[in-house]
Amino acid sequence: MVSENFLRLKESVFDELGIKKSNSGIFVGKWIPLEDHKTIESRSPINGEVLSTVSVANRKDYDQMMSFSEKVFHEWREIPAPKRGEIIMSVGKAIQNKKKALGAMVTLEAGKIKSEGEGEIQEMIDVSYFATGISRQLYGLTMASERPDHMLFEQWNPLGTVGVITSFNFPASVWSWNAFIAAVAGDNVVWKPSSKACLTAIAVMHVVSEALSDAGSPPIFSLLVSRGSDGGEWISRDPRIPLVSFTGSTDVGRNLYGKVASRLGRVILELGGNNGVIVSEKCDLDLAIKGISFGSLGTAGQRCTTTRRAIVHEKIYDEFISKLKRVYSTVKIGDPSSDDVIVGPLIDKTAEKNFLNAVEEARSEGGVIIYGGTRADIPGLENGNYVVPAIIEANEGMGIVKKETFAPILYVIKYRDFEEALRIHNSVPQGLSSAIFTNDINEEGRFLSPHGSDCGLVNINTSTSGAEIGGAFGGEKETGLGRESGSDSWKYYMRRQTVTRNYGKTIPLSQGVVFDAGEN
Ligand code: UN1
Repeated sequence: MVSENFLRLKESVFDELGIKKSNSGIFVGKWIPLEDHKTIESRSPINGEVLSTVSVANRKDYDQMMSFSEKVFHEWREIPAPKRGEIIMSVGKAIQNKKKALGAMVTLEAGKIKSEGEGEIQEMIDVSYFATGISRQLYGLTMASERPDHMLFEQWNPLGTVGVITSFNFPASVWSWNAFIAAVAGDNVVWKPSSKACLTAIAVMHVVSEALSDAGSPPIFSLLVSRGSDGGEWISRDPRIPLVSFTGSTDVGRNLYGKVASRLGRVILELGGNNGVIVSEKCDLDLAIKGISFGSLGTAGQRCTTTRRAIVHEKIYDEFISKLKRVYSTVKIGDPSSDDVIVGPLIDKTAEKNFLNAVEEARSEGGVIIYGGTRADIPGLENGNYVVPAIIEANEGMGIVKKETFAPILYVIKYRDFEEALRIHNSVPQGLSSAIFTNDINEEGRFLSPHGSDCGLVNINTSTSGAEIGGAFGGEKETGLGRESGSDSWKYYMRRQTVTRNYGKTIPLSQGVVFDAGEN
């Protein structure tokens, strides 16, 4: 049965964001009519209800999108970068005006709790303002030329149309990390969202396309909802797309990388994480418990930065376990739109099955399930995908500990000395986020040293999750390649030119080469 609350929320969100019972999933300067198109359904993980149907692109739509994109790029790249920044700022403001509704859309479709749904939209607003600032800081270096009357410097030019492929768990903000930075860099964007969260993408596209048009901007953002692997396949093989930014599983990312690499295109890959936290005997344990609870339970364990492994000193191990179990037993699991719920549903039945299978695999490898690990039945939401987050006592030798299961499973591993903790920490194939809880500056320093954490993100006395947009986001090893969002990530979206400028009357050659050809 669908609750009154759910229906009310759905109606108000759909109304405010222009979502209908059936929607076009293809935006190329305008929404492509639904007729003659196949459709997919978007389901809410809250109760399994079909939220709406969405038309998917075929190859012809894609080719039209790409010819259109080429024209838009040629227009957009001529607009001065700070002007592009102002346009992106107005897009950010439009998102700010719809923050509550867009956040609720994320809750309905991805199952995030209210504050995380709105937090995701806040992340979009933050990155839009950051991108506006960056639009005046697309700087190049000046080098000293070895030749007289010569200048040597670099400049950055726009790259082209960027393909952004996003996952269900950050159905709005991960697109904006890429799209807003790409836009101020002078690129336009084709967005292929996850089919599991395509309504959110449609809602975002309604808001941003209107804002672009109000600002008198060319329609630099296109949307391509597609079925199965169609969209990813077209984008990864298309030489008209010089950069593909992909967020998703390591397996799919590896496959896509092969295709883009074979045409010598560029990629940014944001793949699996298996994020560990070292909990030293010299830490503030309550702080560690707070950080680990958010890291392991936030977004029901479905962030790429989710804490999946706690590596705990033997002296505080028992106390750690009892405190953590207390937190796990008090958090409310259920409808993510209710204010008191902390753990919402998993995205679908497959995710639920993967969770239960991983728990079984851990058990068969000698892991001890000390909390949860089962399905959770929530009265009135029997068709939702709810689980009781698991805490499993494990050891580094277990195969399952080396894999990312996109669900709330925390493996706890005991350690004796710090070097052992570091070794365990770095013993997995993934390298996204990491953390240490300690008040010992020597341990902190070793975690940051060349033989310390091998991840792209390092956190001291805070959670593996919840990275700020101002930093460059991304990981090492099987987590992938490149960085998104903050710092100098904008360089991935541009092409660098090294310029040598001669303002003299002769041509002196570098390296002292003498070459008198044509002398009279
Ligand atoms: C992801 O899960 O794909 O650090 C990204 C965080 C978020 C981003 C996660 N800002 O948890």
